[in-house]
Amino acid sequence: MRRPIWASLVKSTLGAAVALGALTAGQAQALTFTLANSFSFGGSSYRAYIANERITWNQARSYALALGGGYDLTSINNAAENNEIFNNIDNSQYWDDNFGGTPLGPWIGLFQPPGSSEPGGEWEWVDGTTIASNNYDAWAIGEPNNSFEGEGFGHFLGLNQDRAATWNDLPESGDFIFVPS
Ligand SMILES: [Ca+2]
Ligand SMILES: [Ca+2]
Repeated sequence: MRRPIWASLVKSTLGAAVALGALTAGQAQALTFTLANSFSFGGSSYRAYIANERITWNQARSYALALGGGYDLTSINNAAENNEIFNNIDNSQYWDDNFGGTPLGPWIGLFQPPGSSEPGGEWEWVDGTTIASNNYDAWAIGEPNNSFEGEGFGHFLGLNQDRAATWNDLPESGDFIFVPS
């Protein structure tokens, strides 16, 4: 079964108020994003969006950058920020509960450059920091595992049947195959 990711989180360290940006013609198609929540923390502005269909990590990032105002997919540099973000998306509208009952949450600005050591090497945030430089991660149990080829992009993943403030690596498509045992 193909499992989608519907939501994404963006952050601006500029704190600028911007209007929703139009997608470029090449990206538009039928894809639309709905602003579902916005909040501020630590001098940054955050927004949570829900797409009308499955989105890839790069579609989520392209939309974030098109907003202008310094927005990008959110980086998460410490536990306080991670907890604040999670508290603002701890709602079923941002999660897909169908991965064996384990909720799949929004894309975040976490990625692994091609050629990195697997599964845990060289993970970076879009703000230029890294998991190593922040000395902070919140990987879910057993993650990152590079379980499917090309798992180099981060999103929130729950624990068992519950939403959680923890991360997983997935392919850029956000697709994977779940085969019940
Ligand atoms: Ca990987
Ligand atoms: Ca994984």
